[in-house]
Amino acid sequence: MNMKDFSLEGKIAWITGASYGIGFAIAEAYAAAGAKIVFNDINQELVDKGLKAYAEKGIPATGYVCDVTNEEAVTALVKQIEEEIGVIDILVNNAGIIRRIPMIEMSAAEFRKVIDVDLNAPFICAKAVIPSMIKKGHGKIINICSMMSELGRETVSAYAAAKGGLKMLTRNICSEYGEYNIQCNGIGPGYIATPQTAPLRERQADGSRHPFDQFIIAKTPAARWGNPEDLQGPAVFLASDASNFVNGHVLYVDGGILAYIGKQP
Ligand code: NAP
Ligand code: GCO
Repeated sequence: MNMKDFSLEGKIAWITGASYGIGFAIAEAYAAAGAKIVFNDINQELVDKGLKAYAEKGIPATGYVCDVTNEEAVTALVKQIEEEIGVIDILVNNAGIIRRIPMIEMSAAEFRKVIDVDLNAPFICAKAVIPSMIKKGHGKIINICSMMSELGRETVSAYAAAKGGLKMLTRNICSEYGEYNIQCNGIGPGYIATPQTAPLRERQADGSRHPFDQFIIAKTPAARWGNPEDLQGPAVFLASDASNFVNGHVLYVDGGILAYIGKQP
């Protein structure tokens, strides 16, 4: 066992939607492990926000404006990255949205939008990077899944369908491209404190914790919300040579939620 197997020196990592949140934390860890960081976000304002944040951390990063649901734009972006920086060694499909709406009140358009960003886009981005990974003889694709890859809950039907599908897309990329030394795995974060979950953690008018906040604390053996930093070690592992025989796996980083029935009220 050589600890250098955990290094990302000389690797080019593209993390989608990584101006902040989980994607930013993963990019920060990859930079610390030696990777060159490339990220995109949906508009220049967010890309500039990300570039400022990376600069404040002393991380050289290249940011591009790209909507990951647009196949033509993604294909052009990958070509541009290859010309300007080099072939992508590591893709993290992180960009994602959620819409919390009771299913029978959700329009088909709203359902499709979540599926488009959370499932179709990871397909589009993986399809765009795999040919060069095959030519290069290796590649790592990491899909950011979810508790909702395994569990449902009220109001997140589209998100759960997308993240469940993303788990199976992860297994299928493993099945179809594993012979080219491409490893495709998922990370399934538990409940992580980011802007996406801020509505679930808002303090109530009386200063008490949000009921959902209390629920997650009771459902999590670690008795806390996760932080984006909790995902950094697992993300480096799955991007490194240390995981070259790990394929088609979803690594849940959830403080134990999936193993636990929940604290008795
Ligand atoms: P977040 O704070 O909402 O950040 C998501 C990022 O993706 C934002 O920068 C967002 O930009 C970007 N994005 C959205 N749609 C995009 C598009 N079409 N093209 C390019 N970028 C796009 O979310 P997060 O909490 O960091 O979550 C990141 C990933 O982890 C998501 O896939 C999420 O489903 C997953 N996840 C989160 C948790 C959690 O508890 N937070 C748990 C499990 C899994 P905008 O700001 O413009 O939307
Ligand atoms: C929700 C949350 C979750 C988290 C995450 C859990 O509304 O239930 O947003 O979906 O984002 O996916 O793993």
